[in-house]
Formats: sequence, C-alpha cells, structure tokens
Amino acid sequence: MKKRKEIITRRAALTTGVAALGALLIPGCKQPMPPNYGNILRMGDNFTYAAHRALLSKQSLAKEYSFSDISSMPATGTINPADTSKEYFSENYDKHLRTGFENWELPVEGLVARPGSYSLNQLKRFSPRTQITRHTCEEGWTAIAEWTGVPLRLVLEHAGIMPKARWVNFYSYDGWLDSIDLIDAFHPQTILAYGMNGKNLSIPHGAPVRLRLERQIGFKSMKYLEKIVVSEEYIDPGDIGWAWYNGF
Ligand SMILES: Nc1nc2c(c(=O)[nH]1)N[C@H]1C(S)=C(S)[C@@H](COP(=O)(O)O)O[C@H]1N2
Ligand SMILES: [Mo]
Repeated sequence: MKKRKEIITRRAALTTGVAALGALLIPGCKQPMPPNYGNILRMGDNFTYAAHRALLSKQSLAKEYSFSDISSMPATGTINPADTSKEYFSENYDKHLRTGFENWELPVEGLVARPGSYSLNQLKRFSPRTQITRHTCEEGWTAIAEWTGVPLRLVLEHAGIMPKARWVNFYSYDGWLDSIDLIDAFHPQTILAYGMNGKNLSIPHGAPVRLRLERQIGFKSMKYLEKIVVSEEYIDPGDIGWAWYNGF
C-alpha cells in the first residue's frame, strides 16, 4: 500500500511539474502529451517529452569543440576549501577531502516530491553527458575543457520537481549561494560535473562535483557543490558584486 501511495505522489509531482514548466514558458498554452496508456511508469517519459517540447526547441546549445581544441585552464577564486589559511575554509569540506569524498552526498531539497541526498556513485549511475565547451570568466580569459557529469534535468526529474518550483539554488562549501531558473536548469548542457578532461574533477576545479552552466558567464558554474534547493521564491544571495543573469 505504501509503495503505491509513493508512486502516485511521484506521478502527481511529475504531471504538475510539467504544467509548471509549461506555465513558466508559454502562459496559457497547453502542451500536447503523448499517450501513456495509463501506465504510471511512463509518466517520466511524458515529463521528458513535455520538457523537450516546452524548452529545448527554444534552447540553443552552446558551441561544443573537439579534443584538439582543449586548452589549459587556470583555477580561479577558491582553489581549495580545505585550506585553513583562507577565509573560505570549510571544516566539512576538509573532512570529505581526507576521506576521498567517500561519504560526500549532495542533498536535493525544497520543492521536490522526494527530497534526499545523492552520493557520488549515485550521480555517476545516471546517464552521463560529456561536452567540450569554452569557459568565459568575467575577468576576461577563456579556456576550453571537456566536462562529464549528470544532466541536472535527470536529477530534478528523479527527485520529482513540484508544480510551484521556479528556481534552483546552489550552495557551495566555500560559502556561495546562487540560483538559476528552470529554463537553464533543464538545458541539456547544464550538468553536475564530476569529470574534467577524462579525469575525476580536481580540487582546484571544484571537486567532487561542480555545476557547468554553458550559456552563462564563468562564475555561475559553481564549484564545490554542497546542496541544491528548489524554491518557489527567489532566494536572494545578497550583493555578490555581479549580475544574477549573465547569459550570452
Ligand atoms: N564555489 C565556487 N565556485 C566558483 C568560484 C569560486 O570561487 N567558488 N569561482 C567562479 C569563477 S569566477 C570562475 S571563472 C570559475 C572558475 O572555474 P575554475 O577554477 O575551474 O577555472 O568558477 C566559478 N565558480
Ligand atoms: Mo570568473
């Protein structure tokens, strides 16, 4: 009995989640849905379909490059949250680093049907995406690197994003808070990256997991992810000295 109730809750969340996405983008426009023949397990397919219909046609991809284009990439801002000499020192990060991120988990909370935490292995079990893209820092340099990770869309879908959801907020071990809207959250190149240039993401570049947000400027790609919170209201990070939206 309990199981069935959970499935129905998830189904409701998925269905209404689709409505929320549609409403956000095309007010008053009903998205046609493929038949699911009453099969609850296929609601996820419909969710994907609706997301594609509602979002992807409107979302161009950032240019992707080839292996020969990969350049060196400097690490900027925080380069190790376990550095005790720095203001951004994080005791929790230090603990995880010492144990090789074995017990590291990424909580996904807020307006999701199934709040919970994802271990690194769990994130790696989702279908990965690899992309070679150009990073553009607001300081005026660019670099091309290959990133591998789980599309954020898959994680949000797994957690069951709720109808009221409007923002996806990210918290990092070095004390950052930033957010994106659902259009960027469901963009196919928006990934929670755990790999860079074929290796595990290094500490200077944001280990164990960072955001890659390919159509906004570099600082939006948050390193050292600690928590994700889906919200209805905009969570104000305060004055970070940069604009919130930095698309190009
Ligand atoms: N948590 C966190 N994320 C961050 C930063 C940071 O200092 N802390 N720096 C940002 C800036 S300004 C840039 S350009 C990129 C740099 O990524 P890199 O260090 O891998 O080159 O990460 C962004 N994400
Ligand atoms: Mo940057």
